[in-house]
Amino acid sequence: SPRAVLRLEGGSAVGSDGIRAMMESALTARDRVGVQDFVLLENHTSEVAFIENLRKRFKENLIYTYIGSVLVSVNPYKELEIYSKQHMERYRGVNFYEVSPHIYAVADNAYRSMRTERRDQCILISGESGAGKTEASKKVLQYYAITCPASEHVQTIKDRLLQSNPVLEAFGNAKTLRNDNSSRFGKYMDIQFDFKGAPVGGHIINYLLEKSRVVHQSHGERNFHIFYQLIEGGEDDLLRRLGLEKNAQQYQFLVKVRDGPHTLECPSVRKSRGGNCPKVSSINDRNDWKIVRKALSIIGFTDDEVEELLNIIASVLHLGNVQYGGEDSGSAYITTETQIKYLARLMSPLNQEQAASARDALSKAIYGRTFTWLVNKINDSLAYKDDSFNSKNASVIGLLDIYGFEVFQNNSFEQFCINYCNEKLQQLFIELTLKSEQEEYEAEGITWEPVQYFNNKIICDLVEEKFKGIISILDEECLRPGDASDITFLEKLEDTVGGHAHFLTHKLADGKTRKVMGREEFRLIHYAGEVNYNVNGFLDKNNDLLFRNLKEVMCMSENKILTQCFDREELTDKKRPETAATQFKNSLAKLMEILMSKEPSYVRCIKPNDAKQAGRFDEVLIRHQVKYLGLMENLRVRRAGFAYRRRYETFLQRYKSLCPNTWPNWDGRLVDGVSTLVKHLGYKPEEYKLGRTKIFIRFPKTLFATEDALEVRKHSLATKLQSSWKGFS
Ligand code: AD9
Ligand code: MG
Repeated sequence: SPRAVLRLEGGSAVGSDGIRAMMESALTARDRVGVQDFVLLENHTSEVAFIENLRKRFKENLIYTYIGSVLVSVNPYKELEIYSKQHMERYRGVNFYEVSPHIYAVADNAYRSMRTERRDQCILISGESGAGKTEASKKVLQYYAITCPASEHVQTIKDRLLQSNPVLEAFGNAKTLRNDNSSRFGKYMDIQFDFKGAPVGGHIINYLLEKSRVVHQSHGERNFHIFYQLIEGGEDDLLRRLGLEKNAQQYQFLVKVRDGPHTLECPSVRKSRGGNCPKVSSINDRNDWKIVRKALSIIGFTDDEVEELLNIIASVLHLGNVQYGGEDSGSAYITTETQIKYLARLMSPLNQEQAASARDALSKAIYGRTFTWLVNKINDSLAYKDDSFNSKNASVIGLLDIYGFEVFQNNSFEQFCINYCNEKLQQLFIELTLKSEQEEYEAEGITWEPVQYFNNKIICDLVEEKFKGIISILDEECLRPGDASDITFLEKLEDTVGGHAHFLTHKLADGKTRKVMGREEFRLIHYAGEVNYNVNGFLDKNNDLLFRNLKEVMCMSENKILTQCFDREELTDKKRPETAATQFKNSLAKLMEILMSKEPSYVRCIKPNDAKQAGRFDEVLIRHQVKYLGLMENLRVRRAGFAYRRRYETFLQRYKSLCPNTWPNWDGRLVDGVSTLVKHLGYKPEEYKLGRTKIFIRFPKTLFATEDALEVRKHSLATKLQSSWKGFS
């Protein structure tokens, strides 16, 4: 698109010196800053050229580039001056190619499609841990909060939508080795708009919180932010009431691993399990505390509710400090006198290890359920309360920000779930872009050369298939009475999926062992890379059981939040609850349905280096991501295909005023109307194709010209109307 080339970023002086100078400066700029859409690359099949373009732009702080309508974003690891209100204004109602690529353009485009086509939208943000998904989703939300129309009520909703972020991040994010603010839960948020396009409500669905973090973190990682925020920032009075000291070192769930790594399900006595990382240079807990505290008020929490919530957080820390000794008889006693007395009674039939494990299970359950309570509470405050507004009639933009693919030295059940989730999202991307695009050409009878791509469905099946998928096998072991253990689970896996192309263990087919793998590990060859999972703890985490008597005690609590979290009905319910993995699988299946029903926009985030540093472009790391995100295939499909497609009726409806033969109505077949219209507009044969139900337009510029013509027509109509009014007066 010539317009795209001329309006290049990089501050090239376009304007006064005539077309020639404009072209020249644009071309020099292009040399320096690359192209803003990979589709414009001369050598579009070359991965080297692709990466070179990314690198050029990254160096110039141009972190965004398109592949057609997909936005590729490289984390700059520094604050850029591109998110001001003025920047937002620049993207309002403007076509994709007229301004430089930006997350705001994606947000605006989704918003306009929702408004003009009355179709629900979703913005899917993917990429590995630390690539910038959460930041991107916040930018989208800010864009809507600032640019959409607002009344007083709408302003309240906007504020609450925005403030839900610091709250959920405080309770659901933590420092990991990959990311100082890593999302440890998945989040899908619907923003509901009324017929005027104002955001009037919202709804959040949360996915599997990594609650094992409450009782254990790897070295160099932290517990959830809220613990440190409370201890660091909490007012003296508050801390006194909660019985907390202003020192993270006091709390076993937050401090150092003294005696090396071990499994968290069987913590031996007096081992403390924290990541020994109370202070992080990029995090200001005291300041964040203030932000969270204020956000809770804006969302509508009363002071009493906040106190009850914090009471729970404090209790978890206290619980973590409960220690057990062993008696000769083998049963546990509580050595920490000041701690909660009932625990002694409840846990005395257990041995030391069981008691510690019960304590951990209780801590995790309390925290996990409180988190869900928090999400529900936020949803209440985001729900539109006006009876005249039916949220079913609202238009919706969904925003998905989920934990990214991750690989650590030691990967457990949590990584298994997180990475499975990323497989599902990749599958959706394939379904919606690569596969559906090609299938659509076929269905519409458009000639087309197919593009090869790796379909990761085979890996999704390996994990989730009924009866013989990994989750089914895990559930089977969880249900099996007797000698079932993590190791028997691994053996079952070997028996059942041992021959699968994406599955390995230390056992080789000839009976020898693969030395690079531990005996308690299985390896999955994910679309994004290989990950070894240690089966230790899989059964317990999947069962996610809590002693009944502990539940009973929780039901008796005077804390109102806890009584809502632990429902009495649960005690009488005889049905076995679904396992954690199956719950997760089902919730992901529902999520896919939600997303499939909407028109998607994609943001593909890339992490430039593993050191969380600005300005570092690690080519090996980036090439790997470009590969597994399928960006080259994405580009090839895009290049070979058509930039825009519209159903005949939609197209005709929108542009019929531009042609005297189709205005005000076209009576014949839709396809003939569209054909008449585009011929009148001067479309050349190579610019478009007519399918069975849709028109396919190859280049964006064609559509832009048509849009411009529409603007001109509207404008001249308005002027005519105005002058006729003047004539009246
Ligand atoms: V995870 O899967 O939740 O572990 P994310 O969400 O992909 O991961 P996140 O958005 O949290 O990563 O980004 C990581 C860090 O990179 C942020 O805390 C920022 O310090 C930094 N970042 C990301 N995007 C931007 C940006 N557009 N501008 C400046 C950024 N900094
Ligand atoms: Mg995140």
